[in-house]
Amino acid sequence: IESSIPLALRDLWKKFAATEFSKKEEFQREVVRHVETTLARSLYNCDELAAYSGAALAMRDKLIIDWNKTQQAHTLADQKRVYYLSLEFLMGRTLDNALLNRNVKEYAAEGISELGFRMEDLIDQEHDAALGNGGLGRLAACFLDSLASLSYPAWGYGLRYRYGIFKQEIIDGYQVEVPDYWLDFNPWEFPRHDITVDIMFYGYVRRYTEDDGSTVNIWEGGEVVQALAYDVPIPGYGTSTTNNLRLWSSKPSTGEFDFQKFNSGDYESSVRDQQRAETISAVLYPNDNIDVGKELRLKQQYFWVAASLYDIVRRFKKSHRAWTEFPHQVAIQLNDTHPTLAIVELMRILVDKEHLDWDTAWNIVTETFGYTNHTVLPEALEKWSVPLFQNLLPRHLQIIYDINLFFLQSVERRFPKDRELLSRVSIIEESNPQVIRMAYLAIIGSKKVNGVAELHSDLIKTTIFKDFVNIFGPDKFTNVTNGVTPRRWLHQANPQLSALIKEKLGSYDFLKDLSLLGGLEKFADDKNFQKEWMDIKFRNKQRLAKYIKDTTSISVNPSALFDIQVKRIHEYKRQQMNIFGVISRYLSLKAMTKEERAKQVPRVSIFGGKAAPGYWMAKTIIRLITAVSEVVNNDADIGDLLKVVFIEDYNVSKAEFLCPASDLSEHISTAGTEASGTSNMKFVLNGGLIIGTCDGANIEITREIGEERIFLFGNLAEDVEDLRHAHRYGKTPMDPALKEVCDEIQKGTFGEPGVFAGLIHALTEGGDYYLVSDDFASYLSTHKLVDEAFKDTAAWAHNTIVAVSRMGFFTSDRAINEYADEIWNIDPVKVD
Ligand code: GL7
Repeated sequence: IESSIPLALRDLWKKFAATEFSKKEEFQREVVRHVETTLARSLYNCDELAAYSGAALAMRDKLIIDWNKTQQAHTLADQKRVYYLSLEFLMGRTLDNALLNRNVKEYAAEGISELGFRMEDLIDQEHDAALGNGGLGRLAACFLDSLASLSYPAWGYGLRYRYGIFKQEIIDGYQVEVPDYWLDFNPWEFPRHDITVDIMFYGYVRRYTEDDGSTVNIWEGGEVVQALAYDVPIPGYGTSTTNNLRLWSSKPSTGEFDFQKFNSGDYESSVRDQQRAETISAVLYPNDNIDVGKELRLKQQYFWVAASLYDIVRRFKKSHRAWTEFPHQVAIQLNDTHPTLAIVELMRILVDKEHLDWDTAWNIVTETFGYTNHTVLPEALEKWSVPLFQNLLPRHLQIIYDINLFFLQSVERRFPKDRELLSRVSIIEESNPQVIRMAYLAIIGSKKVNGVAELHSDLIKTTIFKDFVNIFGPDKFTNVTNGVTPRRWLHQANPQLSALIKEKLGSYDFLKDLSLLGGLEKFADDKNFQKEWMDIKFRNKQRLAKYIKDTTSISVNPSALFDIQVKRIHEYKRQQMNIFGVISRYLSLKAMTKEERAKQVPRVSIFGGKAAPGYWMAKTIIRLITAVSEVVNNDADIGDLLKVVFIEDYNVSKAEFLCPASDLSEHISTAGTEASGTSNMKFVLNGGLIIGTCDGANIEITREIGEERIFLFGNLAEDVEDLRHAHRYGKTPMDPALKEVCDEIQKGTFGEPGVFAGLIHALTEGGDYYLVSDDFASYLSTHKLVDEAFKDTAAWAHNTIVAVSRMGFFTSDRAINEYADEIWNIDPVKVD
């Protein structure tokens, strides 16, 4: 490419090429320049928000220079790339992360302070980018960090929602949802007005026969919407690799308005068309682990998948390779079934547009895709109604029918006479109306299918996807246990702990190779080290106590045991069991004499998390937590012995200061329901212990850190079916301690009992599907063990140090290397 540009022009360009700041004064100059010119402010009206904006824009310039270098290096290297398709990227804030990943925070903070501000305050001005619901979206964000940090040539593709996950307010103890308009100022994105794709919906399929006798299917769309690319630079840690996250935004394809309508006076309808187009990327669906099957959601999925594939194919075609080379240049990972249509769309491109024969196309497709399953919960498995699909994507439905036909024919050849098998594995479920099982389509169209923790990957092979293991053989199914990025979840969230570890290990290399944490184990009994370690925990708890005081006016004692459960509110995650446990503790404390009370370990039970707006049970759980906190926190008998706090609007930035402040965190899902969990990893990495069930990644955490350092309780996944069965046949009397709790609620101790009737009903007539009663006794007795253990500070310090030293496995770098080696077959590209 270079040689086609005249030398003189190249030299001139190089002379004036943008340069990166690399010391304090240069950074300051850039900040002031942006405040004065980009923002049109001055010394006299530069507030914290303007100063944040100036700092962010200066940092963005630095990232974008590296971003350009990276994209050039990737083009030149011409290697296989991976494309990570995810409807959710829960990024949180960027400034702090970018400063740390680029290792400029120290001098930048100094520079900001000389300019009259505190870096912490500026960082606090930033709005979270909350384009996700929970674990699945945050995992995608951690993966982007690891992909860049490990220098893999990778792109993320997602949707640029105008509204991210709603903000949660607690009003009179109830959750109220407030829209999250986060784009009023977002310095981290670049609109690419030159990168647009027209996306079709509705319409019909025209079929005709060519002169050579072949049939051609042409989809004539009814509605056309334009996808506009926004690029977000993703800086790696300790490398100049800066990858791209491309988010698509929807707009009308004819420009702002339909001018014909506009001129003919039909102004309203032209505005309506515009709004209809913009609606597609307007809002993130706020459901975690639940499928609602709305048409707009299917439109979002196709819009995003079609734009991304167009982009990927365009990039591939620039290399003028044969189509059969496609899987050697491109790996596409499907983050859950949300992007499964990509399989169908690629078939449509190859067969209808590029005129490849079906088998060649299918071989290409099935070598290209990988599918990650993130849940076994039946209510979360996506199924699209056939009539809805037929109307919105008629050609895609035909292709799905063909995929299914050829698949079922091959199954029939191998398992003749097994009609039941055919109906069990058909992509089409014969319900009324018929539905498309997206997970089956994803399995059939992918080269590899993985679960996200060992237990989960085993469960999908033996339960929901059992037939497919029989059909395809076990090698198609694999496990990649989730991980979290230590840059954000240790270094950024807990700078003091990170610095202490660095002091002991001699460098920050552990942030790139987390297994180096192993070097800490030999200090686990060092009294001075234990003290420094626990002092940091205490300061992080003080900071949280101050936040709780400032936001809720509840006073908590930072010496108390901080017990935290923060995650989406879901019956399977069992926040209800936690709050029932709190009530039980409260009742025991009330029944004690003064002397007995004096021997108890003070507790602060902290909850946080959003309920999906339509999930009434989850909202009732929040109401019970807030009701209990009103009673307990104001009971003079109890004082500091028990406090209950609900943290409003749990999000990524709140997770960053909650994780370092826990003594104990709760990961207590019914065994077999939580695919992995990732906050369990974050809490242990920050020197907290966990109480948990034998579920998801808790099991592997136990294997790594040792069972002496985790408070496991409850029934095992293999027993769940029998226990549920026993409930259905009325063979399970309620646990007595739980019965007491229910009675207390029904007495009205926590306000009008009718409000909580649904929660009690679920335990009784509802059949206790999540087995709260079955696990309750062991849950309570395990909490007693926690109290005892907490009294021995030296042993507690020892155990948390050993646990941290053994957490190396849970870095998302390890997970990404496994995907790269075993699923994608990609290599890093060096960017100088
Ligand atoms: C989830 C799982 O529930 C969670 O256990 C897992 O850690 C996460 C990432 O793999 O994926 N699956 C899912 O549908 N959501 C999750 O958070 C929303």
